[in-house]
Amino acid sequence: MDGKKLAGEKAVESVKDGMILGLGTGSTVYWSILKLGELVKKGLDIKGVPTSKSTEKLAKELGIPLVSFSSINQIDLTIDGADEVNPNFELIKGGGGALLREKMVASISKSSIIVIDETKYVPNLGEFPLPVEIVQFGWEVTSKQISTLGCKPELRTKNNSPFVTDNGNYIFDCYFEKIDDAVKLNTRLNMIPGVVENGLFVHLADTIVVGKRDSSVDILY
Ligand code: DER
Repeated sequence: MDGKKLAGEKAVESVKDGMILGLGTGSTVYWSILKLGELVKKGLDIKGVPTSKSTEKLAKELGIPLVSFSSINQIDLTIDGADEVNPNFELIKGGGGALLREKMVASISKSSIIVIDETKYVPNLGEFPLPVEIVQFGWEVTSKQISTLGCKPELRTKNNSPFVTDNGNYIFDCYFEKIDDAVKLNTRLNMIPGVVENGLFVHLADTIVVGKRDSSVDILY
């Protein structure tokens, strides 16, 4: 079975009646949301906080009750994907362009489960380009500022135009090759005027569920 489906569905076993759930974005957590839709139809009582317009649309189609981020103080559990996970449970996220809302939701979650297939679990972060969300104004200047941190920022495009996030911002995919100090880089990136948020998630993952090609699932704490 597909590792993403395995991991996505396994994570839902941690969901309890009455929870407020952070609903992540991407093709792995897609399976978690599908499973949640099935369970809601069977009476599971949850409220979802979507991390993107695409997740909001999917959750609505499945009949999962939603609550707005601005109306809550805390989330019980967030289930989300990642592009890379290292042994410190530091993540690169943002491949799907949802990093800002994902990080805001994760930051008020009592617990976060990250669902991945085994290709995402890596010794060092950085082979996957680090997404950085920036304001549109002066993006060329912001690019030069970011490159001083030792990377090559590339403006993400879609249909030959700059990709625009749910929040109306641009994204740079930043090629660092290897990231040795995620905590420090996270701070340094966010100090650059024009940077809104970056895809380094540190201290925001409690459990990693890894779906594997041999149809087994590893749960890392
Ligand atoms: O954008 C994100 O951070 C998503 O969680 C995404 O990158 C996860 O990727 P997936 O589609 O492989 O699950």
